[in-house]
Amino acid sequence: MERARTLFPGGVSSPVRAFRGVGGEPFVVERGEGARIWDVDGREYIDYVLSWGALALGHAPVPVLERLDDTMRRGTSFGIPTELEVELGELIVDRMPHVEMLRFVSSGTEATMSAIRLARAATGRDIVLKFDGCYHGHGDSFLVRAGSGVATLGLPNSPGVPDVLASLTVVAPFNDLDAVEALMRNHSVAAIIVEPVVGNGGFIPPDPSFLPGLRSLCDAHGALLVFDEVMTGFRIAPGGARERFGVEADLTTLGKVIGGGLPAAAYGGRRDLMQHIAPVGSVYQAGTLSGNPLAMAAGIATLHVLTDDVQQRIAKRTARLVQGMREIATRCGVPFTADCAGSMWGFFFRAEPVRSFADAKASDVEQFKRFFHAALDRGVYLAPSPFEAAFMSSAHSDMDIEETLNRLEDALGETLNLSRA
Ligand code: KE4
Repeated sequence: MERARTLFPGGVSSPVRAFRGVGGEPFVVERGEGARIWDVDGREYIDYVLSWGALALGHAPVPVLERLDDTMRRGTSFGIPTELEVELGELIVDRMPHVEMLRFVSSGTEATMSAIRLARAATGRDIVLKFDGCYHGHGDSFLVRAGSGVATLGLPNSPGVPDVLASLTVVAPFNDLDAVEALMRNHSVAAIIVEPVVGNGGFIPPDPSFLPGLRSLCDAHGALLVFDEVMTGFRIAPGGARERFGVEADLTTLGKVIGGGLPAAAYGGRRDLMQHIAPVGSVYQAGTLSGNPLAMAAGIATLHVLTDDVQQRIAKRTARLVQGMREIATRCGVPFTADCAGSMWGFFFRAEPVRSFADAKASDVEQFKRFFHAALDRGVYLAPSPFEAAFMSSAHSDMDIEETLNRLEDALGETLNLSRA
């Protein structure tokens, strides 16, 4: 880390890795296998961050390695159409038929930036509506009261985003339809972009009426609805938010899982909208490594394994872990709320359920920090910020869950003795 800090700001390639949200020094990982990672000092951790949700099958899954090995020997990048893009595209459209057409890019940020540019072009409007605590990557228009690393570092907005641009983004509290309605009455909104289940403000599920309400408001005001499923895609349900909540977005962004641990993301949706994208339409978006053969191969291998049954199995284990954590908190008498959606989960040290980012910020962040480190000391790696979600993979066994719960009970006990000391 000393060498890294002379080379990179904070010694990291992405801010949230620097442990600023929990204090202390990040560990340096050496390898991962299945549900586990090992650091350069040989310490082993059961991993619930899983490359921030990208690893649905855990670390170094054999089917992905085999497909990569086979693919890389024929070349690693061409910048020329390949059949691999078609294969992964068809797998995605097959699971998410509302994504009628899509474009691959290399990061979630590119996917959401492109989706918003398209929405602005298709509607001829400039204003984008997002939600407090939601994070959609580091595109200028999204760094307004964002979640994830922006919230972790306590940055209200990011310097370097011109006010004239930030003013084109309006922000409402998550789960607050009245606030959305008021904003849409006063602004000509091109699109609402939302994490259908928030993972970047901590884990915050939508009220049952929220997503249907957004759909109705978009229809009433001629705005597009964009579901940012970079994190929720292939985690909250096989068919994503449409399957879980029965609400269809006009555009959907994907990332993480579809790259199987390699850089791949996508935006897509209604065919009539995607026709605006160059070279067919005039909305420009491009990428040297978009549709990279290795990323496509890893995504294809991942989605082949990640059948509906496998997703159900991972979801059941996730629910078991969350229920176990609730029981531990009850036994320890500590204010605690935890929830999950498919293989995405999260918790807060707060008695009442968390429905908004304001609720999340009102949770006991200091207790979270103590718990994070006590868990880490016991070989359980949780997200190093109270404003992140946690994940589960097909590599986590029932034994891993029980072992995790034993370690977390011990960790929680230690933090409470500490805080009562
Ligand atoms: P990337 O540009 O980091 O690939 O994706 C941006 C993004 C877009 N939309 C959602 C819903 C996301 O969760 C993300 C990225 N998530 C964070 C973790 N909360 C990535 C971790 C990091 O920033 O290092």
